Amino acid sequence: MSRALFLGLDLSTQALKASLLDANLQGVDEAQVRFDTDLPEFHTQGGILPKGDKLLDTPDAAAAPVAMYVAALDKLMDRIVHERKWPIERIAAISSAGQQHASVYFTHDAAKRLAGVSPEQPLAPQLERGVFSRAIVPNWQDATTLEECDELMRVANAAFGEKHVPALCRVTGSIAHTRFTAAQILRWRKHATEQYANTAHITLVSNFLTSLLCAGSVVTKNGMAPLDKSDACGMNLWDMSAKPPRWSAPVLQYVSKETRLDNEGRIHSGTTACGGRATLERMLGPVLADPAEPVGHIGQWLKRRYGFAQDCLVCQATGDNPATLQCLTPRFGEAVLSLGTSDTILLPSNAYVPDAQYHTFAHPAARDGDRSANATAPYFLMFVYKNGSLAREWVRNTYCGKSWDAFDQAIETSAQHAPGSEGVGFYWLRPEILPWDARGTHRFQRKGREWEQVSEFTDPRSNAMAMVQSQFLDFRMRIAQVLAASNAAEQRLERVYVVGGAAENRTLCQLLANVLGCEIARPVVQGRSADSNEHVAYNFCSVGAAYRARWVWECAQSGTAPSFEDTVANARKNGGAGAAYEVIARPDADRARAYAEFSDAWKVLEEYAIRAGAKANK
Ligand code: XUL
Repeated sequence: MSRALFLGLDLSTQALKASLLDANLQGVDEAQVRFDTDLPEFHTQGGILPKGDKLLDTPDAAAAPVAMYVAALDKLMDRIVHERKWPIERIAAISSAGQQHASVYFTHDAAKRLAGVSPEQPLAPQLERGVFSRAIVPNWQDATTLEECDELMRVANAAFGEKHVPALCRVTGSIAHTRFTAAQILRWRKHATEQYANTAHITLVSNFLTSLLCAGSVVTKNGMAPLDKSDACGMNLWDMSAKPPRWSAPVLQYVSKETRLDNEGRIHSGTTACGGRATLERMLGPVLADPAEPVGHIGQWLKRRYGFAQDCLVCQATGDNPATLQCLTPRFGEAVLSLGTSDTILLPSNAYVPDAQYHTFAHPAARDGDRSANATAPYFLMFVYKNGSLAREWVRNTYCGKSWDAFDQAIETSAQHAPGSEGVGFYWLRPEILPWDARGTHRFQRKGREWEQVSEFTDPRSNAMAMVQSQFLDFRMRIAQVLAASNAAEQRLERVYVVGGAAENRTLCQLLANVLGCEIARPVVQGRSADSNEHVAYNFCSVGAAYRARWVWECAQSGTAPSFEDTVANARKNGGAGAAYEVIARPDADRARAYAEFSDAWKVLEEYAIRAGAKANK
């Protein structure tokens, strides 16, 4: 077996994590630097600055100091080389993942300074001054850009025409979101004109980290690592509808002030004092179309300071959600469901069918023009539900004596009855994203042939089933709609990989199998340490990044272009890793049929509840 090792990094909100894998994708070790506790000098809470911090440009903004991320890389490298003694010289390729949407701002001197760093010193003191034109990195939790979102939606409508799906969504794959990069850059450009003028490059967290991995060398023409095509889709700036995709001219013109909007939503010329669209396009740099194309070789700083091999490949990095997709490698007809604070579904898709209700991203490992039977789906969709565990915990606390066992018991009892026979409920404790802006708690019970709205169920324990059932039926409805629109009317959902807290709950997983009518699987995400039989826990994003490194390396070594999924499956097979997942629930045919029949009636009630919530909020 090859002695080559693969490193995946993940720069997330709270930590910089690293996973080391062998050529068969078995975990060797993991390490991390947690921002709040390992770097207390930056005073972050949950990885972001406390409200009102002097670095923030608005007191209630959510952002992190960029200097902390640089210091974290110094610390992580020290830790993995000196404390954990990873065999760094065997690392053949590195790739990374970064929190999506967040942006990093560099000065005109930055490229030269990055290329000239000395291996004698850590990076942080060398990059402390004169390299970043903005001291902070806006975090995905930031919501200070509502006004800018509204402007971006109007600009796109004016430029591309209003239709059922808003223009910004048709063009960039998502409606405007406060955390997306376009709104963030726009707000910053308006309020920090001087910083904008001092800026030569804007990266995402993913290619910022890649640029640091290349420090000490000149790797690309403009001195920064290019953007990954999947991460570029989280910006509201990248025109995915164009062939080939490109930066959206009308959006860039507006963000850079080359155009302006009047009160009627018409576009007029603005000013090119800030350099206009061309300057902004230069700041953003290129987006690489081929995900298997490496960015270059390891920079001299890492090579000489820590002993990386000269030919260690630095691969493109992507966002954390695309990296999770790389880790779990769902094929078309499969999905990933993360049941966490919010519930998130990642669903590979064969067609570009943007919709205001979800995000459409380029698949991080799809190669354009690959027509083979095994080709990676070109897109993936992301659905985000805000009330996921909030609703589950509220029902557990209110009706099940704060006990998960009692909650499971209530669901198992209800599961013996026909779907909906004890009632249907909707629990949008916070305004929901899916369905958009749905609010309030709504309960319905059947009276004869009709449904009647009630303030409480005959047996209040029915709330447990009513709540989970509605969550899962909503997943079912949306996935079915998308698959139907995705060039494959006959395509059924075949398997869902479940991750996150609630995935440990067998009762919920069985219900999920029955409602979705497909297998529910849990990824097998353990490997063995190199020198013992000790199990190594995986972090999905950094492992997904290491998988990408392994694939890029294989493409470079063999000169062929195996699909990402085939490379991952073959590597695991060679290592005797066994199946990549464990099936934890299979649908019961009768129950699945009953849910399929019930879903139309349920949908009518959901629409009624959405209207009732909107009326109550007026
Ligand atoms: C996705 C999003 C978050 C961040 C977390 O749109 O905003 O999942 O990527 O880092």
